[in-house]
Amino acid sequence: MISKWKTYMIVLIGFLAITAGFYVNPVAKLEAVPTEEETPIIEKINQAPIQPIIKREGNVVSIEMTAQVTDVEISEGIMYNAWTFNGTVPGPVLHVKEGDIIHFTLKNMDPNLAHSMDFHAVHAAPSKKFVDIMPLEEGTFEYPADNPGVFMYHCGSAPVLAHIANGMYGMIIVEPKNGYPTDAEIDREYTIVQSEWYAENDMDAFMNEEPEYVVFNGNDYTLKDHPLLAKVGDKVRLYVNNVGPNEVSSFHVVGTLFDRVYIDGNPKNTLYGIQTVLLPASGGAVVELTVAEEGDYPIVTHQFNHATKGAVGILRVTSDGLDNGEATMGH
Ligand SMILES: [Cu+2]
Repeated sequence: MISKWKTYMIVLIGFLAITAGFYVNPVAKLEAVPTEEETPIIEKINQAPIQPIIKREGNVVSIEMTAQVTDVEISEGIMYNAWTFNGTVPGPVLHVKEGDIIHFTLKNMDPNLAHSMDFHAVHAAPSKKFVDIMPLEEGTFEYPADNPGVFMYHCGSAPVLAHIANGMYGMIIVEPKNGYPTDAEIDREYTIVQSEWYAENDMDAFMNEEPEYVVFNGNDYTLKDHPLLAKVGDKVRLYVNNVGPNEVSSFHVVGTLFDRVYIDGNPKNTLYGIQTVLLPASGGAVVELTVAEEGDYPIVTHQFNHATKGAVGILRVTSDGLDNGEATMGH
């Protein structure tokens, strides 16, 4: 009898314990979920642009740049919390000479993500010299600039698509050792970087959607509001680079054609009398044109869906080469 009662008691205690568990556990689980107050809020950072530091000693060019997160205006009143080099998109235009040694330091000011630097101008093992720099750390690398031209640089940290689409790119010009054969004829020169903007930091948009903006030099208005200037008869050189990340550029200047094009900026790759230059994603070129008459010459990608999304600039030609303040021609 007693042993039977013992058994009942054990079963009863066990049942109570299990039942209690059902009531206690959900509460314990609820307590593990942070309340609204406890949920960490990741604040968007906006770091003031820092100038790159560039010094030359003989043929060694020391370049110090920062990876940083900075708000940039991509269209009038439209801000983008961009991942940048030195707080601008595109990053600073770098100039070196063929035969230089680039001694490069990247300071990563971004407290949240690793960044890196991939120069298309150099020969280097990416696994050694384009490696991730961890948040708030810095890294220094050295490589020769042994190829002349106009090249893209960009952050190569994974996922590369996000780092480029969020703004981490720019242009490096490696001036040919003996210059370009046309150097003496050039009156003015400018740089233009074409790129795309998608929904902010949205990997799905970067992967699957059309760009919201396609722009020259980071936004859709600067090269319209502040035209590039030239004087009647000038020979103008443009260093152009399409950084994508996803689209090609059909680079064209309305009302003129290119006397010469140096594909990727190498004087050995010379083409003559070109109407439109095809720039693959990352591709560059030096284009040279002559402006015969006063007026506004739209600079476009001839893929007009992209031009309509912003990739239009104005080359303004006047009798004295100064801006006469006329309204720009829409395109
Ligand atoms: Cu990056």
